[in-house]
Amino acid sequence: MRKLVSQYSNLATLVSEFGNSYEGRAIHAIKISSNPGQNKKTFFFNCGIHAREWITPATCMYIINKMLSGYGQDSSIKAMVDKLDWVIMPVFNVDGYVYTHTGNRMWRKTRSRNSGTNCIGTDPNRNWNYHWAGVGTSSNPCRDTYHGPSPFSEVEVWSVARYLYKNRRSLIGYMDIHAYSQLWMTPWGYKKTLPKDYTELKRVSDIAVGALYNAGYGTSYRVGPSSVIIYENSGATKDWAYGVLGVRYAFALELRDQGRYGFMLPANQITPTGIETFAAIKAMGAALRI
Ligand code: PAY
Ligand code: ZN
Repeated sequence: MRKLVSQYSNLATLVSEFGNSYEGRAIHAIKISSNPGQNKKTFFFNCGIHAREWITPATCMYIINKMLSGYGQDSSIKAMVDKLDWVIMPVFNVDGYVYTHTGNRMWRKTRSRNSGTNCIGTDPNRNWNYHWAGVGTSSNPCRDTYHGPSPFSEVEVWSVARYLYKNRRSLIGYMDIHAYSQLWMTPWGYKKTLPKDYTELKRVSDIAVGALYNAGYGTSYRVGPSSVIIYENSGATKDWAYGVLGVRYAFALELRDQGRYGFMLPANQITPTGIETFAAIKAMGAALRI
């Protein structure tokens, strides 16, 4: 990330205000902005909120690299960067991500201690202060969907929430990128009722998954509220962004595959996943009504 920022210093800056994780690692995002000072709307992405979903940090890095290296060469990339500022965080759950390399490849949660048990970690996608501890969460710290002792108990979640809250007036979009299942998901997670702007969210999502399908690999995605197309879950990122901040375009993605390899997606699918996901994001960017 530092290398990209110094190579493309006209377009990119490192956002360092997220501070450190529970175990003391720095959390970073890259802000891509072609005309700083113009007060454009911002679209925020995070990858790697769940540690074992390795294809997601790789895909965020692919997207950053493509936006920066393509800006001067490809008019459609220039258009997406000129339309909006993009803030992209490749690894949200940095401690968990390291632990999947050093301890347990299937780790999902943060690495914070819980009082009264040896079980470690909270699900950072159940820890947000909107319908916290509701359906699809666990109060057992030994479970993968443990919602934590209180909303925003996880320093990583609190720090991203604070950044989003601070920037809420300029925030037009929020996206939380997961794997796997090939889904383009809208609110709500906590209930099966359609959100008020569902027609608009669905219009943009259909354009994006169409571009993804046509990017060369024929990968098909389903579109819909996460409560309907995967399962009900509460205290998740996109519900908070949509329900509390009022971010107009709030999505969560599940990248490849559909379960054949699952979290252990082979390395030869990294670039194809980057190519098709970037095609989807670019089409989404063009379709947004801002
Ligand atoms: O925000 O609705 C959402 C995402 C739902 C995901 C979750 O947080 O549980 C779905 C799972 C994920 O990517 O974490 C799906 C994967 C395959 C899993 O671990 O079950
Ligand atoms: Zn996930």
